[in-house]
Amino acid sequence: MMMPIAIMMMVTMATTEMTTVALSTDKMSSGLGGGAASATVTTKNACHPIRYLSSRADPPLVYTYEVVSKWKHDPNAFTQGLVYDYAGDCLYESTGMYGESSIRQVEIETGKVQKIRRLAHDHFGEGLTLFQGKLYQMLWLTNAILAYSKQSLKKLGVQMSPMKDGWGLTDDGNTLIGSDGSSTITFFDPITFKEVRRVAVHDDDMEVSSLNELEYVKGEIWANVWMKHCIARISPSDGRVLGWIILKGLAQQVEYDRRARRSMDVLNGIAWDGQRERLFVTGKYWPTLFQLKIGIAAWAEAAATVEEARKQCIPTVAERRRYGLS
Ligand SMILES: [Ca+2]
Repeated sequence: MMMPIAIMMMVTMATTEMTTVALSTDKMSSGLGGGAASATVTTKNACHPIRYLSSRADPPLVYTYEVVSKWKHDPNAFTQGLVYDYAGDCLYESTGMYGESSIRQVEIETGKVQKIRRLAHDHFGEGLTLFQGKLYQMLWLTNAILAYSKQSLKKLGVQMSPMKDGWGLTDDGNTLIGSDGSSTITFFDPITFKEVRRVAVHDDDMEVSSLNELEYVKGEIWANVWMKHCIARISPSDGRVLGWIILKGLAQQVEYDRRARRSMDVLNGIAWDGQRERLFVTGKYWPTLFQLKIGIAAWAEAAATVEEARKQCIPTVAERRRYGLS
């Protein structure tokens, strides 16, 4: 029997202090759906009022976090894909960088790499998902997706994705779902690898680009936004951002590891254990893997705070140009 995740409303005070207040799961659920605003407008004709719905969507909810657990994570792993496996109660991880890319099975509690297969030197590992018992790993700057046996990490074949590039990868149990560094999320068939459909991710009328690692969580697509301490909660049906998870300050909670050869890079890597409702996140060259609890930030009720979340989370055109993205 699954234990429901305790949903906590986190009230951020003027200082960094945080108080937790219990909140029903219904609140969380109802917050996910969003949809068109239900504000009713009535004409002055009192006898036969004409009512219509505003066409504007609800603004995204803003979420904050609480650290539940910390575990060791290989500080030399340039994390590009992260996925949880129920059968083994372990993580599978894709790491990047030329000459250092790999696919690996990782023990959660120790961070120990239990199995590893290194990629060819001209392959740069990217997104990873576990679909019907097989692992699928994307490669950067190519359309290639490598398939592996979960048990042995033996390579089973190569398929070509319909996307212009490979960044993040997840699935909804029926289709593979990929990001390519733009605002586009592409759904494609796991047999033919042909595109099924695509959505443009947006918050109100703002394009949300630089979508990176993905995870399918309870009917939503969760995406790291490259170079941002944010996870976008995205509606698979229309690409609308339903919520922003602000992970500001998480990088400062990483525990120093003397084995680290390099400086920590950006937040990246989301894995969801749907049975025990555990959320795991880490980053590139981060020596720590976190389990987090996500809650609605009470201060997000104010529209100004939603605007602040947007400022923190949505890459600007100037930022994208600065990092060489069109
Ligand atoms: Ca993932």
